[in-house]
Amino acid sequence: MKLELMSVTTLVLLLAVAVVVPATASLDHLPRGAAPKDAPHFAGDAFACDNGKSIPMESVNDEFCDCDDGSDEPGTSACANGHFYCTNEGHEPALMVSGRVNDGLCDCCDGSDEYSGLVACPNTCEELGRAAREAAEREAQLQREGFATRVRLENQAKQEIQVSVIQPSCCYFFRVFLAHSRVVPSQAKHHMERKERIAALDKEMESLERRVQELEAAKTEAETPEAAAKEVFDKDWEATMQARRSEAHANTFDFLDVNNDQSLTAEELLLHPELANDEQQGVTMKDIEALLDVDDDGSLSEAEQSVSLDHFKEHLYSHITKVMADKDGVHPEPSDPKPEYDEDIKTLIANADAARTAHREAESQKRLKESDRKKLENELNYDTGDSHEFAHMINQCYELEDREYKYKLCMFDKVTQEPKAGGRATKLGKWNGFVEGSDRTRAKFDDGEKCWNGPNRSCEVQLSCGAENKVLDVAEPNRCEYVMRMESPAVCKPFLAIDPAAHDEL
Ligand SMILES: [Ca+2]
Ligand SMILES: [Ca+2]
Ligand SMILES: [Ca+2]
Ligand SMILES: [Ca+2]
Repeated sequence: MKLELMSVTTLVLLLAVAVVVPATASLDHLPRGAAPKDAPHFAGDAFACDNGKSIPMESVNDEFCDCDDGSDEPGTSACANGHFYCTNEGHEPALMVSGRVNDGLCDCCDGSDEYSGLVACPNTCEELGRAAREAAEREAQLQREGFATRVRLENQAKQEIQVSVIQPSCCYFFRVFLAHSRVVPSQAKHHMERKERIAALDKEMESLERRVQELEAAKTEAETPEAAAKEVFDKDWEATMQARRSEAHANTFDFLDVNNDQSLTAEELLLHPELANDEQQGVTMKDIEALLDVDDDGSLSEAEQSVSLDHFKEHLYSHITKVMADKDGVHPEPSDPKPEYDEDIKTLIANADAARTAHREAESQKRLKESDRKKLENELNYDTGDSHEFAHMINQCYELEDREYKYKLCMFDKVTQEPKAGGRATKLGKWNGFVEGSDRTRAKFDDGEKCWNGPNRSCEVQLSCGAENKVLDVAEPNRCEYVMRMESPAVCKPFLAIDPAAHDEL
């Protein structure tokens, strides 16, 4: 049975080899489906499985799986874990699971996996190979262009530095330092420009600081008479009010002091029904005594029995004016609004206001310059690359729009997300340098705005070679963690031909 089967298979196999795979000299002795790298295994009289088990060479491709690792059946589907190698001349070789051998589907582009005659597979390797080579050439062209752009940008920076080194500038010591250092020229250019701007800012800030001091003195000068005049006016007003309050106290006291002996007694207060605890019952001596007993000790001291104006003012006035407010002769404390300052004082206030505003504005100008300076200082510390290939991206932003948002990537600064429908832009992160060990192909933007009930937003920018700076897409693989892909000439390398062996074979 087995012998018969074998002979038929062998015949088909021989035919297939003759027609489909024009064997090259070096692969002559290779069994069907074996990879060229395994050629030595098939050279002797016996075949060794990977685990060391030895089998006769006749057991290779005999449609029976002898080796646990499936290595004895590269050209049949007998071993579930075997692998079939397609030569695919004209395109790339491929290694596939041997279950695909003679399964009626064309898997290898050279058709070598289907030799049973079940289906006829056309050889499409030439066509596929050409398309792949064309795609690789396009990719290579793009990389060449990108690298050329990178070189151009670097050279541009070099020329700029030469010009700026020759030009007289403030940074003498920096130029001396340059002449004796190995700082990359464009990096130096970038540094020098900023150092010069910082020096210019320092000068501006020096004169601004003088101005702030002058204005502060002027402010003090204007505020002194202002404060003095206001104090006089306020004191006058307070005295007037004090007199009016005293008058109200005294008039009320006099009204209650029926016999005019400068002392209030229980009998005098008993005349006023408003002082009753219970309106129905009317005012009683008990009510009056409770009112007079201001220290609540259950008895009336002399001061409590015979109430003087001062005692009245201190302890009784406020209650009595409240319950007897409507009564003629009872005068609550006046609450006149404070009148406006007179014209002279108003002029002094206006002068002081102007001096305060001028001082405040000069201070805020100074703060703006300080923040400019800080920004420049930060820029001095940017990592713009070994040959300063990222220098041209300083202060540049690159945009991308999707359906909902406009994204803005400002290199060395921040990444933002702005709703297209309108509204405030959200900061996804601020520049935190290139990821260490990434060869400047990944940049981190951290510490963005806080997510609702979550962490602060962050964004990683992944750079690949391209002819120009372009944001390709943006994704949010984890909540509030964004990934932005970008093409840039800055990461292009000198073009090297793609090694086909580097491609995955499985
Ligand atoms: Ca076998
Ligand atoms: Ca197949
Ligand atoms: Ca009296
Ligand atoms: Ca008492």
